[in-house]
Amino acid sequence: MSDWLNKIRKGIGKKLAAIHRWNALMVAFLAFSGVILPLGFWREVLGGGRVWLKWLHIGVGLALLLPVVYYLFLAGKHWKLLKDRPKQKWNVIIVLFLLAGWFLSGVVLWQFRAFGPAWSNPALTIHDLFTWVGLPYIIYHSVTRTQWLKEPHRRTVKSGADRPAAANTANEPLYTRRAFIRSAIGVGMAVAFGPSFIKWLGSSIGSSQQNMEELLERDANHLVPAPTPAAESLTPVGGGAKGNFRIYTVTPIPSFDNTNWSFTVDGLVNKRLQWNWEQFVKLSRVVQVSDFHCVTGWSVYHNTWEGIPLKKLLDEAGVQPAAQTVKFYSGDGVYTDSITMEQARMDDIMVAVLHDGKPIPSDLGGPVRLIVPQMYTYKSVKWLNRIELIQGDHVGYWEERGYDKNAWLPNAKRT
Ligand SMILES: Nc1nc2c(c(=O)[nH]1)N[C@H]1C(S)=C(S)[C@@H](COP(=O)(O)O)O[C@H]1N2
Ligand SMILES: [Mo]
Repeated sequence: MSDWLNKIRKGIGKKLAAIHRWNALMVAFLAFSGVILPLGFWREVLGGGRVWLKWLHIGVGLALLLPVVYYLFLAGKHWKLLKDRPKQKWNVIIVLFLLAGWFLSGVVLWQFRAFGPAWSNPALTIHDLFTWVGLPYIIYHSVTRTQWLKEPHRRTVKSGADRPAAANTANEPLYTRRAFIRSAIGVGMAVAFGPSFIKWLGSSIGSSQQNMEELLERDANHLVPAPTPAAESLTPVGGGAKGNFRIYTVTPIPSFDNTNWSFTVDGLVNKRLQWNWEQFVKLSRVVQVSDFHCVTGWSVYHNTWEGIPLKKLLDEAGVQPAAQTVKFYSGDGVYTDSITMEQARMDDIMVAVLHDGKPIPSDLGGPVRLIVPQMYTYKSVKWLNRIELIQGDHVGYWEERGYDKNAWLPNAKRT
């Protein structure tokens, strides 16, 4: 080995090791926070902490740029050192590619408001896909590189040049044992990650129609009689929803039947209204097609909803002049949200009972959920059972925990 090479090796070795350590630490945190953020269980446990964790995830994700840029300055020299290590070169390329994919899609998700759902949805898919492929790769990489699994010659050898040929080491029984352990780890990880990966793949490319059918069998709501769909709804005019709902709830899914379900409009109204299910299904309904955009970056397009326009319910109850805010209550007893009296006048806000011609399953907020097509769907309260007109403001469940008060979609008409 030349003196020249020895010198750089010493000089940048320490720097590279530090970069690797920081990078590993940050990626470990991002993986941990990124994996638990979308899980239903943690949504419940974390509550408002979830929003902080999300910001921390974004902050660390952005800070990841530092070690990467620092590395890129040293990359030329590092590359020369890896002259005879094609496997390690590939590892560097793969890791840089993963980091770039995560970073770019992450920036779009962070700035979802500027980009809008047309960008944030594919960004989420890419972010997820990179996690599914990259996380197992990185775990495998770090497990197989712990000291006890390293090939013996890696520890003693000083450079690629005087390393014994691979053929020599391959005969050592120790190597065989290690190779075996590594494949065992590989197989173990395939078993651990495989099934959920396939499930994710199915849900991101599968047809929503099929999914809804599954849900109906599993979670059809128990109220009778089922509402009779209008002709437009039955077709359905929207052509069938495209995409998949992710089931979000901050409580266990509540269950209703005819004995414990009712719907109330009260507060600052001239006439308090209340229905049981048998009365409520008889109210006349309209059909509309709209897209459904969650603020976390997934959408379901062309939903055919059938229900009662909010405007109609408010007119029937009679709004008192003092009313400033419309507050929505979920039958889960926890989730609420609100809109202003002025926003409540929009024609397309709907108290929905059918989706694509079928009763809304309990997972998706049935028997009755709110639909506010021009806003992110944290406004679309599931298991809606009470509308109250109030004076002053009401801060909704997620808004209290850090979500933006402004839920308008980027291109909302606002009428
Ligand atoms: N009662 C209740 N309503 C809710 C929520 C919830 O957790 N509880 N989540 C909101 C959010 S953030 C979204 S994106 C949609 C998700 O609807 P889905 O679970 O039918 O996909 O419901 C909204 N309404
Ligand atoms: Mo959401």
